[in-house]
This record gives sequence, C-alpha cells and structure tokens, in this order.
Amino acid sequence: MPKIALITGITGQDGAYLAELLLEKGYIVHGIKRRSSLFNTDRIDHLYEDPHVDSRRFILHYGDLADSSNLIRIIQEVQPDEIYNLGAMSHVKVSFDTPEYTANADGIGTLRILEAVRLLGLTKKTKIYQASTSELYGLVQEVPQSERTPFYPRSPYAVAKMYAYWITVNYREAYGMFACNGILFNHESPLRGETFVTRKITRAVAQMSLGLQDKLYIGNMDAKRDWGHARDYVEAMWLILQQDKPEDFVIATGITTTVRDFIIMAFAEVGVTLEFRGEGANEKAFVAASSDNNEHFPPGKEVVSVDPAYFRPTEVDLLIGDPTKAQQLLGWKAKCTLPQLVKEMVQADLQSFKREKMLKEAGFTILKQFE
Ligand code: NDP
Ligand code: GDR
Repeated sequence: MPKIALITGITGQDGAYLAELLLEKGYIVHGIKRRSSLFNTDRIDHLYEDPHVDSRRFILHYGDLADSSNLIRIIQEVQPDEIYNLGAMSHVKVSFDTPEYTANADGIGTLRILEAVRLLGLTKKTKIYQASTSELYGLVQEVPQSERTPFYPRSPYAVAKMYAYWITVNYREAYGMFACNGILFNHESPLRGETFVTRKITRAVAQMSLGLQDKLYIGNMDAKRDWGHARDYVEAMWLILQQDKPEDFVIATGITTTVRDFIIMAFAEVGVTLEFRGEGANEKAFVAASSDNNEHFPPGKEVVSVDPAYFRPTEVDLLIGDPTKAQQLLGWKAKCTLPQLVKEMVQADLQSFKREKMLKEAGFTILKQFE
C-alpha cells in the first residue's frame, strides 16, 4: 500500500518541492489549498491530475488552518500516515502588520492539526512534521544555533511559531504522538516568494539587466542569514519522519552571509561589480564595472538604495545553524552551495523576464511590479 501524506501550505515554496519529492517516492499526496479569487497553484500546476481520473496520486482540498472543522473533516477523509504542517503566514515583516492573524494561522493552526489527529484517534497512525524556524532564536544568545540554544523570538511570526514549536513537543510528550519540529534555517529557490529578500534581489537584478527596472530598494543589508536550497531542506523534512524516534532537528548549512554579500553575488551573476557608499539608511551601491558592457549598467549608475520602510521594528541580526545532529542521525547535509543557489535563482528570473519582455513587446502582457 502506498503511504498517504497530507501537506498544508502545498501551494507555497516548500509545499511544491515536498509534494514533488513524495510523489517520486510513491506516496499519494493530499494538499490543502486556500480558496482565492485568482488561481494560486502556479507552483504545483505541473503536478495537477484530472479529478475525473481514477487512481490519481495528487489530490487537493480546500481548507484553512483557521478552520478546525474543515481540518478535522479532511484528516478524517484522508487518514494520512504523515502530515507536513507547512501552512503559515510566513513573512516576518508582514507579521508586524497582521499579528493576530499570524498567531491564529501559525500558532493555533498547529494546535488544530494536533488536536484533530488526537480527536480522530490517529495518534498511533499519523506522524506530524511541524515547520519550525530559525526565527525562534531571534536575539542572538549563542552561535552557531543548535537544538539546545535558547529561543528569544523577535516578531509576531516568531512568537506564534514558538507556540507551535512547544505545543508540538507537548503533544508528543503528553499523548505519545510522533510529532517533530524541523527547525529550518532560511531556504530559497527559484520558487521563493517574491517579497523575501533573496528573490526580491534576484528578480531586481534580472529585471535591471533587461532594462525593466531602474533600482533595487532594500532594507537592512547587515543582517546575516544561513541560506540553503529548498530542495535539500524538504528532503530533511521527510527524513525526520522516517526515524524510529520522534525528535526535533536543526536543518542548516552552517555558513552565514550578509544580505549585502548576497546582493554582490547576484549582481556578479550578470557581470556587474558594485561600489558601496554611505552607511545605514543612506547606504547606496553604484556600478563599478560591467564585464558584459550591458547598456543598462553604465559605470557610476546607482542601482541599490536603502529604504528604511523595509527595516523591521525588531530585527534578527545573525543566524547560523549547527546541523551536526541532522548529519549524525539523519545522514543529511546541504548539497547546494550559496553560489550555486544564487546562480540558479538569477538565471531562472532572467529566463522568465526575457520571456515576459518578448511577450510584452509583442503586445501580449503587462509586467507585474512587486514590492
Ligand atoms: P510560503 O509562504 O511560500 O508558503 C506558505 C503556504 O502556507 C502557502 O501555501 C500559503 O497559501 C499557506 N497558508 C498561509 N496561510 C494559511 C492558512 N491560514 N491556512 C492554510 N494555508 C495557509 O512559505 P514556505 O514554503 O517558504 O515555508 C513553508 C513553511 O516553513 C512555513 O510554515 C514557514 O513559516 C516555514 N519556514 C520557512 C522557511 C524558509 O526559509 N522558507 C524557514 C523556516 C520555516 P497561499 O499560497 O494561498 O498563500
Ligand atoms: P526572514 O527572510 O525574515 O529571515 O524569514 P527575509 O528574506 O524576509 O529577510 C531576511 C533578512 O533580509 C533583510 N532585508 C529584507 N527582507 C525583505 N523581505 N525585504 C527587503 O527589502 C529586505 N532588506 C533587507 C531582513 O530585514 C532580514 O534580516 C524567512 C521566512 O521564510 C520565514 O518564514 C522563515 O521562518 C525564516 O526565513 C527562517
């Protein structure tokens, strides 16, 4: 019998990579998607199977982490062997604008999943993966951050995820459930949401090199993140649920990089070197040289400017994970390096904007501008 997985947040970056991985492994994959006024399944459209075909292995259900009766019904129908709770309002800056909603979806949403499994008598059958986060570490207590590092969350998002972390541990201890936290450090890909910093940068670089955007406005360039590739990280999620014992794991590369250095690497991908001037809210970057003699990058052009609107009320300055436990028990190690990740993201955005530009020039479409 094939295993059955249920993924919340299947329309997100990680949901898409995880669904692909589980289908490759022979799972039947159910996913919960939210109703929206426009199609929101771009990342998983290639996995879609006609609902009229029997024996399909990819099935979507409408639902929401704010709706417990909906979750109970879906879990009862699906009878999953594994639940991956990836659904969340996942943007740290936006959580300062929507703190109550974030607490409901990211914090209580996790409780709803755990409680549904308990109420349905599935505690011995269904394993649960909770998408925990390096944001739990927040204000630096120690580096590198491991499973033993104390938490000090610095945003409504992180506080909500802290509740989710501990309620997962509590249900494991109280009811003997196979429920685990993956404390994942930042992971990116060409499927990354457009307003997270890496994708915002790679999209801007691609658009600028085609003359479609003038400048990149950015927030805190001193922040340091431990960035890996989402494809590697979803494999760790699966491995965590295949262990004999339910445990929590840090998943990270062990290398940290500033936002500024990510920008430098992304511009280098289109042959541009930068010169930074000023500091703090007045920092800017100019084209020092363009090896491809790209007309859109004349020497001296201002291409990056800090906009304090992107600063956070409380920032997480430094994240660097210690993935030793994952290496030892899961045999997991990040495969993709940061230079490879930056290359893949810039190249993917270049391809897609070249296509859009051609269509636009032929009168077919209008480019969307994101934050
Ligand atoms: P995304 O923002 O790309 O995806 C989030 C998913 O959650 C989307 O499918 C979204 O649906 C869905 N969602 C949002 N709100 C609800 C809700 N109320 N009910 C049901 N579904 C909802 O995030 P990622 O794929 O990057 O991250 C996956 C998970 O891992 C998240 O929980 C995130 O907080 C966590 N995480 C991510 C890290 C990263 O670096 N990517 C690192 C550590 C943890 P829709 O498409 O409709 O918006
Ligand atoms: P993060 O990711 O907050 O770490 O959360 P994000 O890419 O949003 O920010 C990383 C760092 O870059 C700084 N920054 C900017 N960020 C954004 N979004 N936009 C900007 O213009 C900008 N300029 C500088 C930020 O201040 C921050 O320091 C991500 C999410 O995926 C969470 O869901 C997940 O839990 C954590 O990673 C681990």
